[in-house]
Amino acid sequence: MERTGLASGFCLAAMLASTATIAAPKGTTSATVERNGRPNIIFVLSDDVGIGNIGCYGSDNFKTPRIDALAKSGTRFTRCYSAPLCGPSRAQALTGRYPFRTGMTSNETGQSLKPANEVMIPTILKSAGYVTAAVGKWSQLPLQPGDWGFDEYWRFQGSGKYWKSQGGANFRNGESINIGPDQYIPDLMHGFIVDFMTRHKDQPFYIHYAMSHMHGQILKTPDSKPGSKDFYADNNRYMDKLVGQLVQDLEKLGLRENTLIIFVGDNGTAQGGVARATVKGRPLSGQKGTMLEGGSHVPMIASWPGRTAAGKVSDTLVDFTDFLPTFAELAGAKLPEGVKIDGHSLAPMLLGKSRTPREWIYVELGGKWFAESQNWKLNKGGQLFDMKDAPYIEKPVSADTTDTEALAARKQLRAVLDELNPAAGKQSGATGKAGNPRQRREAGAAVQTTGSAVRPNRPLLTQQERQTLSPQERKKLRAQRQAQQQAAGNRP
Ligand SMILES: [Ca+2]
Repeated sequence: MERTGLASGFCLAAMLASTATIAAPKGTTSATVERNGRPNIIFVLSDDVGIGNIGCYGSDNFKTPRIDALAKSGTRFTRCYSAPLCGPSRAQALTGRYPFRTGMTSNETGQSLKPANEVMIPTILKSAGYVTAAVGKWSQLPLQPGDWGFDEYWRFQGSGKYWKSQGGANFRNGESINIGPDQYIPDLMHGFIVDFMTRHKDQPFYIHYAMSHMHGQILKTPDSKPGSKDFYADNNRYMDKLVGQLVQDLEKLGLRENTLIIFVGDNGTAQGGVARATVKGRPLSGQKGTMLEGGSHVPMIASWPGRTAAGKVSDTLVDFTDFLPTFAELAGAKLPEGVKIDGHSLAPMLLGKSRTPREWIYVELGGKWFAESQNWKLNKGGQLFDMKDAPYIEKPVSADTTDTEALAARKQLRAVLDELNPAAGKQSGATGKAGNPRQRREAGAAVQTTGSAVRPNRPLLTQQERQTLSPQERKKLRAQRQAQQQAAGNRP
């Protein structure tokens, strides 16, 4: 049986008690809280952004100079795994727990998350004197950010909101806000963040920054040139610009040296962008919504100047449960008692200390799951895959293999899945589809959940791809898709 509640007797909170004024009134400037070497933390959660959207990950078609600079100022992780879909991914990050424990195994089962059963990051950090804000998307998650411990929030309804013409309401701390027809919602979100940081610069803060970019509907940006035919690339550039502005504004406020920025993608690239989200000339295996690498293998950058090693690239395994214990440790906050936290703290590594690395990560969506080690992957059905050429190729291993390394990997990952025992957890029967059919059309996602990235008997190119790609790009993509179809029978 699980119960929740923050531990009492927290020593750092007691130490701070004489100097801290915690939970300042909303919309006001907070009093000074001793920082004691603890960083502000900004968790930048881009939407539907895979490694093929980011320059420093080897993207062939997208340049992201500001995000690349962020990576140079810190550590770039090459093996970070989210859930393959927005809602389960966010729930996993905010609770530090796997979907079968919280019940958020798909976008449709967010109502299973209740403050009585789950503790999210802001509640934990507040116990250590942090002031907290959520910005942007809160879709699929239940209630309002304030119900989960955020002191302030600015949120929109739905996913990928850029302009008022898309419809859906926007709220600031529970109150509906009017948006002008020429106001760009991502810029308004950025403005909220700058205002929040300015008012709280003397107190450690945590910001959950759930960007609109690059979730569909892909529309023009304020920087799109008249007649632009490539809004997707325009949006990729704008996402990069916003990350650069965040860094600049932290510098202007004198907060950069005190701030850890984590940049991640919430799941892999969606179908509308995956054709061009190739890495070093190769398409990834799968995309958003699939149980393949392209579904959950996402970019992750951690930068805290002077603390995280600059220019470092790490292949240590990370999954989305790891952020909660990492942030708690950096904040000096105690984890909730009586709740199984699945994450492993990255804090020692971020501070240049030794850490026992994860031996496996776990991914779950809509009643499917797998565990993956550095070189191998075992799925729910007991199929083992050689992942030495991932994220491009996932090579099935024969059931009667005699390869000793493969046999040892199967044994290890079998033990992991037996121990987790997700089948005995909160399984709703939901399939893990992304929203309703209209939302999926808007997203240009046509999200698939059952295995292969390309289903036989479907046109090789989408209408959007036929309209926006050059003849050469279309030819190349057709060839890639044909190859993927041929390999589809071997996919997990
Ligand atoms: Ca997403």
